[in-house]
Amino acid sequence: MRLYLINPSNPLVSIVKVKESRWNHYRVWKPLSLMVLAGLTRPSWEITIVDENLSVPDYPAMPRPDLVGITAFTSQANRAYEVAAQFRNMGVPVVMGGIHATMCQDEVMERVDSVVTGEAEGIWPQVLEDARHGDLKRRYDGGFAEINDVPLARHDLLASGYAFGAIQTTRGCPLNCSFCSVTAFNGARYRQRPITDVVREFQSIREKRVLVVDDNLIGTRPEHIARAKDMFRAMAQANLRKEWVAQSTINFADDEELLVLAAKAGCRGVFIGFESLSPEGLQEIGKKFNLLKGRDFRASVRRIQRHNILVVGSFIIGLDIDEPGIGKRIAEVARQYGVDNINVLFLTPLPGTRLWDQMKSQDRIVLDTFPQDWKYYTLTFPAAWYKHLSLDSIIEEMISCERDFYSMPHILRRVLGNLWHRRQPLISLVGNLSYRSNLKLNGKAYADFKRYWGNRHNCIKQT
Ligand code: B12
Ligand code: SF4
Repeated sequence: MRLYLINPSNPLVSIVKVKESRWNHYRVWKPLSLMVLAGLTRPSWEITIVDENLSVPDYPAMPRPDLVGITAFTSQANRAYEVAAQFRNMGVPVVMGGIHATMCQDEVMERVDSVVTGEAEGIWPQVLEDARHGDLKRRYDGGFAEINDVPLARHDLLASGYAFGAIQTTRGCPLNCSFCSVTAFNGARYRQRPITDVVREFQSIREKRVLVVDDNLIGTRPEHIARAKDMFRAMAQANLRKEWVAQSTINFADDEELLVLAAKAGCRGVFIGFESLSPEGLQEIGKKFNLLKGRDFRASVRRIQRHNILVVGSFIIGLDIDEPGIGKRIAEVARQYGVDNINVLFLTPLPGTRLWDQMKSQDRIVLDTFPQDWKYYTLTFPAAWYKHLSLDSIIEEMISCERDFYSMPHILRRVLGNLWHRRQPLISLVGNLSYRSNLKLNGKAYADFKRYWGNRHNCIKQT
């Protein structure tokens, strides 16, 4: 039996556009979900994983599969449906799973033969058995997986060509921020994989650099942090010779022993969600965690960096409290915090989130011609009415934020600072230049976007 597992591209980030930018992040990070699915698949299936971000094959010219499995974030849904239609026209059954299939089941159900919601570990073997017997059900629900059942992902199946491999060591997040799908999708219970599995899986990854995809690497409670320390000890002991980056909440900075162990285990960078500059903003999106302990963010960032770990700060533009000038303010404050890079995103109502429910009930979702509009749900386009910012002004805020933070003098200052502290100056330089090089592309993307929407979106909605 032949199985194709496909990661669709986003048409806005087509392979042509990827070529325009040497730094494009879609070919930096290796997609993990399909490698996990392959790890759950019996050897009697011959598996091919296709990541359309690397290249889009001529499917009809490939040997005919018996089953196609497609994954998709919401921003990939349009292309996912095109791929599904292509195979269904050839009479090949198509199953779709992942976050979009879970949050928009009915929409997906109309376009594929079978939808798998939730985590796949508990249900995928059944799906394959049913497919083998020509008895696929329309809907399966995997719910939350038993964490010990997460298999070692098949890292051997996806060709090289990525800057970073990928691994997952925990699932779930209790914080349930209003804009984020993770608590709805993976649950509030923080689940940690057996440390021996994590170490073995790390050993099977070819890439020297790895993204630990966990939404919150160390968790929020003392027992989570104790387990994270044990994992870092085991990783250091196994002498993995990997350098990895991860996502964490700001409490990563609070425990010196944790930082020492993380650095010894190979941690070279963390993405931290600061999200908003003000307590009111953090209240608005439900990220009160960042307000605890009267935190000094600058000191927290420094503590992490002292361990040779770079910090990327993530911020959101478009909260109800954000007014004109927010872009420059974010750039200034991020510099005060001393972060090495920033990732600034538009507040976007992703399906299945509390923000979605709120904006929907207030009739504020503007990009609402679905499924076509999903391709704009990349968090890099404004999708809603923002309280104090029109379409033009919110885009201007984003551009001014990035131009300011990634201006050459500021990049040089950061890189020289890292050189002085011997903190990965080369990676810092490449990271900063990669963001800077995307500014031109972003400008073009915004111009296209504005043309597409014409005047549908060009005034502040009076509420
Ligand atoms: C790593 C990651 C990335 C990497 C992706 C690398 C890659 N190519 O896969 C990068 C950095 C590139 C990225 C980019 C983006 N991401 Co992202 N990302 C994640 C993160 C943190 C982990 C995903 C992961 O690998 N999980 C581990 C695997 C094993 O789990 P999984 O993917 O859920 O797969 C399981 C099930 O879903 C299911 N399954 C999945 N696919 C399939 C298919 C079939 C057939 C079946 C049966 C089952 C099945 O089985 C798997 C095993 O249980 C998630 C958060 C999260 N917890 O999901 C956000 C997340 C997926 N990202 C999100 C977003 C919004 C984005 C961006 C749009 C914006 C951004 N943040 O930059 C872009 C868009 C990328 C695109 N291609 O269009 C949102 C998506 C919400 C949504 N409704 O789409 C999430 C959920 C985070 C959030 N805050 O809400 N992301
Ligand atoms: S944004 Fe981060 S902290 Fe908030 S719910 Fe999502 S994963 Fe958890």
